[in-house]
Formats: sequence, C-alpha cells, structure tokens
Amino acid sequence: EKLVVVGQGYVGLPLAMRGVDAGFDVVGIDVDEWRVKRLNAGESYVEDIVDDQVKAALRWGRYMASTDYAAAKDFDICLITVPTPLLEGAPDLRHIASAGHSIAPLIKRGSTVVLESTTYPGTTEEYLLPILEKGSGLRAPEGFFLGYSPERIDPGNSRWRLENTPKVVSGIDEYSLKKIETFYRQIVRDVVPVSSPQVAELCKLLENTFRHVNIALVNELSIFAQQLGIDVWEAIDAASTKPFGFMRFTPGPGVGGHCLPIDPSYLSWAVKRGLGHNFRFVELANDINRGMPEHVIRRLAMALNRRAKPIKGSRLVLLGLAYKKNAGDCRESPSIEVARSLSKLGARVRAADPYVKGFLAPPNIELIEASRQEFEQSDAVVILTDHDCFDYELAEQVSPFIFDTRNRCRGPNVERI
Ligand code: SAJ
Repeated sequence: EKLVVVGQGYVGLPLAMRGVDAGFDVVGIDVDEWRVKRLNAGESYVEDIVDDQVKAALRWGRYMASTDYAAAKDFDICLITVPTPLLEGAPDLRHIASAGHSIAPLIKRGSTVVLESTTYPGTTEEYLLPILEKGSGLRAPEGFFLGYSPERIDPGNSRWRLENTPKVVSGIDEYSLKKIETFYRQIVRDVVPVSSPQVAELCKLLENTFRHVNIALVNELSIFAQQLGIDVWEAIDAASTKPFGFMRFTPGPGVGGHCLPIDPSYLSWAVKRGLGHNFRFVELANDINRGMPEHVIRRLAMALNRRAKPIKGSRLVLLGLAYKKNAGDCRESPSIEVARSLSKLGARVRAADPYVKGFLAPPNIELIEASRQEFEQSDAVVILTDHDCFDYELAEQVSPFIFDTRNRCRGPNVERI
C-alpha cells in the first residue's frame, strides 16, 4: 500500500520511516527543496531519525521525498503533518489548506486522509473536509475516509518515541475510525480510539494547555515567593515528594517552542469564536509566561544595582539561547528575548550556546564559548537555558555574580529566579 506524508519535519519524517518499517511504499512531500534534496541523498535533519534509516528506506526503494504532489498519485493513506502557527493571535491554517488543495485531486475511492497538525476543535470536519470533497469530486466517508490524530512527538526524548507513545485516533464516522485505527496499529504500539475528530483535537490542546498553565502557575508563584523571602525551588522539591496528584513544573525565563506558546491560544480562540467567552485561564497563563523575560530583566537590574552596577555598560555572559535545554531550537525562545532586551538597555551582551549553530545572533550580541576568563571578566553570568554541557561548578567558583533562572547553581554569589 502507498503512504503519503505531507510535511517531512520532526513529526512527518518519523511517521514516514515507521511507514517504511511497516511495509508501506512511502512518499514524503515537503515544500522545502533543501529538505527534499537532503532526504533523497539519505540524510536526516530530524533529531530522532538517523541518516542510516533514510538510506535504508531509499535502498529498499520504499521511500522517496518530493516537492511535487504528483509523486503522491494513487496513495492509499495520506497523513498531513504541516505547521499551524498563529497569525496575529489567530490560527493560521494556510499550510493545511495548501496540503488539502494539493492532495484532494489525488484522492481515489476508498483512500484515507488523516490530519495530525495541532489545531482547534472542528478543523477536520468544518475546514479540511470541504476542501477535500471539492477537490476530489468525492464525498466522505462514502468516497474516502477522513480523521484526526494528534502528534505527541517530543524531539530528543529517547524514552518516549513515536512507536511507544500512545496514539489518539479518530474518524468522521465509524468506518473512517476503523480504517485509521488499523493503519496506526501497524506503526505504533498503543492506539487510543475516540468518538470524533473534535474530541481528538481538543485532547491535544488540553495536553499542552495543561502544561502551559501549570508552568505559568509556578512562574507566578516564584515571583511571590521571592517577594516573601521564601525559596520556591525548595518548596517545589518538597511538593514533588507527593507520590500522587502532583506534577512537577519549574519556573523559568518564559515558555518557548512552537507548541506551548501557541496551542493554548488555538483553544482560547475557538472558545471565543464559538461562545464569545474569554478563556481566562489561557489568557492569564499567556500573560504570565510572556511577562517572564521582563521579570528576569527586572530581577537582574535590581541585583546589579545592589552591586552599584547599572545594566547600561555591564558585561553580561548569558548561558543558553535555545528555548529548552539540550536542544538547538530557538523558536519563540524567551532566552533570546532576554538577550535582546538587555542589549537594548545598553548592556554588553555575550551569549554562549553550543547547540545553536550558525545562528544569526541578534544585533549587539556576541556569540562566545563559555570559559573561565569570560566568567571572571563578567559583571554577571545569567543562566537562561540550562544545557547540561555548561560547567556550572566553574561558573560558581569564578563568576562575581550569577542570576540563575534554572536552579543549576548554588553559592553566596548566586541569585535564583
Ligand atoms: N518549561 C518551563 N518549566 C517547566 C517545563 C517547561 O519553564 O516545568 C519551559 C521550557 O523551558 C520551554 C517551554 O517551557 O521553554 C516548553 O518546554 P517543554 O518541555 O514543554 O518542551 P516542548 O515545547 O518541546 O513541548 C513538547 C510538547 N510536545 C508536543 O506538543 C507533542 C509537550 O506536549 C510535551 O509535554 C513536552 O514536549 C515534554 O513533555 O517534553
């Protein structure tokens, strides 16, 4: 059977490779020429897929990548895994529309389409279905099957991978659900059928909104605890000893990435559009998390002030620019926002992040290697993204002052968020 995966990013490429493992002939469609070239040369740019997997799939003649949808002709199953960003705070479904319009003419009777992109409840049936029916001249589910299955890929997580992470699946009718369930059972260990695409769409938004709201909770708690003179990190460690009913989150300089800062706004947008209500939890969490970079600046300014050092002209060494540790992704990175603001305030900002390759540092920010000399000659070291590769002991020993937003350092010269 022929499987087409539209979008060969950190979600689509693992799906394509699992499809090859399961015996499908797979075509990976991507609009990015550079990606298609790399893939057809047997190279992976996705953290969780190694070159050899792509090379083997090519060698067996069971995989090819293309920018041309003609390569998708006669597909049996098509998975759509394209980005769903925000545009001025509202869902931007242009990539879903583009994929839908392009794949629709290639739908043959009895084929199956599954949307995996994170989106608001209703998208599959209200938005994608009409595009596919119009473009194919067929009706669903009589002519083709359609459903939704949210992605739960966590790049770099070696414990939970595509094949062993439970996969929620749905269909617009029971036959679509059966077809889609049967497909996923060939590539993942646990399949969790739900009664409608809207349930599956909402489930995904719930998962990430839950995380976003709880991070906002500990972020706001960290602000109050510090003002009360209470060590919030110790309190969180103590609370984490509760073996049931508590889930550990930690404060930080804000929430980055392309999931957490985005997905909750899909939910609040859907509630406002549908009911005219504000989803206050989500909006409050957005406000708190978006306010953390500025909170970091305020705390740092007060700490420097206590050392008779204005921010202007101070020599700052920042550790970490990526949005989360041990990764190089800078999308929506709060660390970069902090770096930019400090530079605007006239600080001399030098940033170290070995994961961020070939990065066009924001203006007036110098990329450096973290070293004894850099620490010694700084007025302050600011820990923003706590990559495990940084030498925190050295920083503690030789830095005049450390502002630590990730609880990696101890000592009389250390202040934590
Ligand atoms: N963060 C905190 N405190 C925390 C946890 C995270 O400040 O306690 C910050 C991180 O520094 C980062 C941001 O939040 O800036 C997002 O971190 P994340 O660990 O949630 O990483 P993501 O963005 O890669 O989230 C992904 C999501 N996966 C999918 O959407 C499929 C999310 O659902 C996962 O729960 C998360 O990975 C995970 O568990 O690692």
